[in-house]
Amino acid sequence: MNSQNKTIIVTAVVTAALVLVGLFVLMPILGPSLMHPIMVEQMHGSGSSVSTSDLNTDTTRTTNNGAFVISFKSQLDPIAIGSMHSWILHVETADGQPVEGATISVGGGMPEHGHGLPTSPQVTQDMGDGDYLVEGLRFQMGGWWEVKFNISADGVEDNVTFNIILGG
Ligand SMILES: [Cu+2]
Repeated sequence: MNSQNKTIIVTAVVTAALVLVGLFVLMPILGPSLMHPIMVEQMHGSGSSVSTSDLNTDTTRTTNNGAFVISFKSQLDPIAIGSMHSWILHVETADGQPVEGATISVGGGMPEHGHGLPTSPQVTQDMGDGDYLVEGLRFQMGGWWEVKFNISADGVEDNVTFNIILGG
């Protein structure tokens, strides 16, 4: 190997090393602006790229397997952050017959924050004609909430999720 080739190799190695060191030094400065927005969102802990403006916020929805049509009416309207309140849930079959005697459980939380409901809402009364009293709902912060109901009646079980966007 002659000295000219050695010089070329040394120059190449030094250049490569300088580029690597340069990238390493610049990454913390350039990084955030180069990263994909969704990655940044995940870094900030939201973990979800769902835009809340695309959410279905209907208060009447068909259950996931089509067995029931469920609607809710909040007894606090508009829903105020931090206030304990009740809902009336109305349950019908897919063809519009009120469902009495259903067993209903309540769940939910904030998908973007990874936490559940701050309370344990319960159906406390079958009011007849497909209406059920749900007591103990409270939403302690603004944002996107999911409220889920599992309904079983006459051997049929199905689920529904309502999306609620609270301001503040
Ligand atoms: Cu939250």
